[in-house]
Amino acid sequence: AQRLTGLIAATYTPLGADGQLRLQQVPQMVEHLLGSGVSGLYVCGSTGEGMSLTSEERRKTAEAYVHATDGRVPVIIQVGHNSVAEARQLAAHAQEIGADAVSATCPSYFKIQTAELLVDCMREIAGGAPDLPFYYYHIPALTGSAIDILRFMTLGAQQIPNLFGLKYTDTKLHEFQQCLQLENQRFDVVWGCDEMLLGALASGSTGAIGSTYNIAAPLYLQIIEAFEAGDWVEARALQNQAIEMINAIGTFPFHSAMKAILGMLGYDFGTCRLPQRALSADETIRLRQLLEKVGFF
Ligand code: HMN
Repeated sequence: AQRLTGLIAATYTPLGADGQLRLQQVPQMVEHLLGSGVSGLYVCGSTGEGMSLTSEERRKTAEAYVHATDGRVPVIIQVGHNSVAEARQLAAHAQEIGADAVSATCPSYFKIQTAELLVDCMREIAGGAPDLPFYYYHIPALTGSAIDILRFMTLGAQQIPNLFGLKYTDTKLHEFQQCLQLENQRFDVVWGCDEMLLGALASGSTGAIGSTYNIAAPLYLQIIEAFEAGDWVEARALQNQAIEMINAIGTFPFHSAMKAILGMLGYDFGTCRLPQRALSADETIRLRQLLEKVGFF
């Protein structure tokens, strides 16, 4: 399997006014993303409200993105679930429909305390899609499981045949850098924190998965370009623009605000499902003003 490179958009899941899937919006979004320079899609993650969808809805959403992408860039399906058995079935489905990779968070209702136990869970899930590369999705702020990620990857290298990489969504750059170095740089370690992309590049990142690549891929591509040209002043100025944009969005419930921005850009993806709340009409106006202030609109 090939490593992921460049910007991978963590896709949103379109919902209608009735709160149900509205997957006819997907093809247009995929064209927008590919046109803006995105080089992969990460489906049904935190951004895509994977945990708020039924398994049937997750399967349909995965199918819609895989079909619309039609092999042009890799599509990774996130299958994490509190039920390991359910996650394994979602992984099997991802392989069946021709997805390019599978990724999973750990169960989070019962907290996982040891790397050994996490290996047991992930071996079971990754085994549902034995022919696909598997990326463990490390996001301790949301799962609440504080395992030693370096130890997990080292053990996993021996015990999970298709463990291919890691989606690293934490802010510890030194740990991220060590993950990249592990086992002779064996793993594809992908960065997950858009506001720190430049720092991750400096630490050796070659790929990043994130929510704001849906709306601002060209800005982030400029950061990568400036970094590669060694133009640190420019790279920092551009990253600062991204930080200001993210801070403006983060004034509100994040993914609901992102969906509101998609609407402003002409992609009606509805609002987030509970337990995330929608923005009020007033908040939507304020969001737009804040984004105008930082030069996004
Ligand atoms: C996913 O699983 O959908 C994402 O890839 C998650 C991604 O890492 C985002 N993290 C969260 O939403 C918790 C980031 O893109 C994040 O939205 C961004 O860095 C702004 O804080």
